[in-house]
Amino acid sequence: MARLIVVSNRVALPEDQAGRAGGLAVALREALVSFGGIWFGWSGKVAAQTSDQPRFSQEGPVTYAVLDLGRKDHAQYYNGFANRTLWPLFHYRMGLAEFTRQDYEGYMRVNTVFAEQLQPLLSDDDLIWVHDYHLIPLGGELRRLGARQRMGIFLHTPFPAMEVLLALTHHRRLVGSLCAYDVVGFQTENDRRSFFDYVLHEAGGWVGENGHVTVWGRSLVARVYPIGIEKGAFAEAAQRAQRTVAYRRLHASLNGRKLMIGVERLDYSKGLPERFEAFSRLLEKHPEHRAKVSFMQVAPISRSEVPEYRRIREELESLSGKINGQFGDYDWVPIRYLTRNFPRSVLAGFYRQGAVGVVTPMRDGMNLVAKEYVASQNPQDPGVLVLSRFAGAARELTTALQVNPFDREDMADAMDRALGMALDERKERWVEMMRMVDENSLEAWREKYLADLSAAPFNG
Ligand code: GDG
Repeated sequence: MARLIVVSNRVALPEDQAGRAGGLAVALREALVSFGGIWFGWSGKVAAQTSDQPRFSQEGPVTYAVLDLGRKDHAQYYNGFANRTLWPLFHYRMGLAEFTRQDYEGYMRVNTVFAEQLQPLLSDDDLIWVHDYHLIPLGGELRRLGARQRMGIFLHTPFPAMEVLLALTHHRRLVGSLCAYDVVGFQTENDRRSFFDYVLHEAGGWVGENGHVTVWGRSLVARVYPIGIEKGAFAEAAQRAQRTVAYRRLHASLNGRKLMIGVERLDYSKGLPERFEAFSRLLEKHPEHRAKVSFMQVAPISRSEVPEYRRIREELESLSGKINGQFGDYDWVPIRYLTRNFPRSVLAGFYRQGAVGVVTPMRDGMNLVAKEYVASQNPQDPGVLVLSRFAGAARELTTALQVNPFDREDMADAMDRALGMALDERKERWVEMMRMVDENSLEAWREKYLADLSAAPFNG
């Protein structure tokens, strides 16, 4: 049987995983355990120099092969081109995208180093599954070194509209390397359409049935694999959480008030300032909610070395302070803003207590928090999801209250409607969302992708 080789920017090592591993890490590890294989990527450590060979560790049938990144590579590849150029561009934030030649070279250099160190570990019938925007050029680099294995990539972020992508000087090289893979996976049909648009109108390629693409002398399939969450895991965790101290403390602190909850990495793509302002608008426009609702935003700090992330943190500190000062009372704090990281088991309990889940990114590949919130609800008394139409998840969770995250008024109205929604309507909407969460689970995503990758022809 073919081995599976997973390549991702960060590798979730078994020793880091105890209890904290995200669902994606768990799903990839399960796939590796069933196929046997290698998980290759960055260790998460920054050293003076990038490792000249991977460090190996073994757990059952899975070999972990990790590299430390040198300071310069980390700055240019990770903090630079990946997170200051591609991330904002792919999330339609052209104004925030920084382009420097050095960062681009660093990005290409690290992809080349990854390819050079991975290639000797490969066997002919291996299946190679690469993850995300950090490693788009990896496939092309491996092919350059003679790799003929079946190779696929899955893009966790959106794939931007052609006109946005063209702002990147090296767009041709980037899309060219995307086309070195045999299977290119997207979160939504919208993303795939943007890719097809580029293939047809910029690259002069051809798009056939079933996602078959012929371009630049290569054939590949481009398909949609909406990522999901582990089946049953959040529902069980949310039920168990009810017996925990954290759940009870939160419950007691609410003192009968309704909870509105938001959870995300602190990232400008997630629409947090706009959400805070919408909440402020809600309190202004609908004074009846004052002292009746608490909004809790969990936003663990991420990518703190990137200046745009430091700025958004300052903005949120100032906004939450302003709103609490303006509307708060001696016995009620409107916004609880927490930059701490909580274990998943605790988060599940928070979601369950949320009468309203607010997930209003300006753009998001999928957004797993929306699905986690839905799965954590009590079927007898489910909460309401307020969801941005620009999250990939909006394509599936069509019975959420969908909003335009650019319009504070629209969001405030949806919050008001959610807080007042009758049980029957809440149940009806939730049942439909839960059906989608179950159908497009993490397991289904993985199986569908790997089936397509296994079916791809060997390039020999
Ligand atoms: C990228 C794409 C796509 C958050 N706070 C805590 C915590 N989290 C967990 C959530 C959720 C995960 O982080 C965030 O996933 P999202 O999907 O919402 O967003 P990104 O991190 O931007 O992920 C996204 C995803 O990849 C998968 O393809 O959906 O569009 O941007 O699972 O629960 N987890 C813990 N403590 C926290 O405080 N333990």
